[in-house]
Amino acid sequence: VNMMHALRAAFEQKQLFVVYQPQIDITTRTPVGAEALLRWRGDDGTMISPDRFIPIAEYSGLIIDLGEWVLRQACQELVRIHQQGFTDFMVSVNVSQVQFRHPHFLTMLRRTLQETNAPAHCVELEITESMAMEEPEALIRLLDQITATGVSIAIDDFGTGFSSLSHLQKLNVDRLKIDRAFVTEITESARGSSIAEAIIQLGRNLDLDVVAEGVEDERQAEILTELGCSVGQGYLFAKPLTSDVLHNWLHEYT
Ligand code: G
Ligand code: G
Ligand code: MN
Ligand code: NA
Repeated sequence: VNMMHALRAAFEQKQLFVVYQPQIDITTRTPVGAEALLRWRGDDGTMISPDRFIPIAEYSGLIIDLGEWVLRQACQELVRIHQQGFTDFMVSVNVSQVQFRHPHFLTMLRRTLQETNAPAHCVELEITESMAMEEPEALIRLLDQITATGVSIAIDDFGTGFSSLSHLQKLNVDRLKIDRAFVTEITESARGSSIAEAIIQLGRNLDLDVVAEGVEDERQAEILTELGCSVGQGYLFAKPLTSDVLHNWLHEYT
């Protein structure tokens, strides 16, 4: 309850902010996009992890307003990045299952795109693999409606859930994000790359792009490229960056 009040106050007092972690084309080393990640700096200056406060935002219902705010921030950032000349740059935004199931989600999405003037084809929503497993008919319809706006869909933390191939094939999704755990494993043992490899192969078979999360060293990047995954996100390339730092980073990196 305490944390819920603190979170609400932090949101109202503008103590929450969005950082952006670049996604890189591993072969050409060019930035292709960034994932928006929410941050909360508490009164004493310490950071509170979204792993802790997102669940609180979900059960308190605050996630509806908070999620809309994150999407708006990300769309505005995208417009600024495009104005700097990076016109193919994409922004990815995490969507909570509570937001996703909300009856006005689609209306909110359309309105935010319109009001920010963000090009929908450069906006991606990340849903988790477990969200992608729910109520087939309603989900298929919602994903089709989102796709009709021009916005694309990625399945986050892929490989940690249990999505069946036949189910996945019915869904209007565009990308799979290989969970960080499987990227870490790549260099940890002889057969460590087998799950990453299976996901990349699955992506190829279902015509889905694949992005690797949590790429931390060159060896992982090299193996991912050999396996056919050309986009990566992780500390090897960049940490999540504040808006200002992202702009400087983009000009220096390219
Ligand atoms: O960036 P970090 O590792 O601290 O993120 C931890 C978790 O919080 C990740 O699973 C990430 O998807 C989630 N998260 C970060 N920002 C948001 C957000 O804006 N909305 C939602 N729903 N989840 C987020
Ligand atoms: O679950 P989701 O993919 O939305 O969250 C991504 C999380 O992973 C963020 O909290 C981000 O800070 C974290 N992250 C991003 N790159 C790396 C990395 O290279 N190593 C580690 N350990 N964490 C990372
Ligand atoms: Mn994510
Ligand atoms: Na993830």
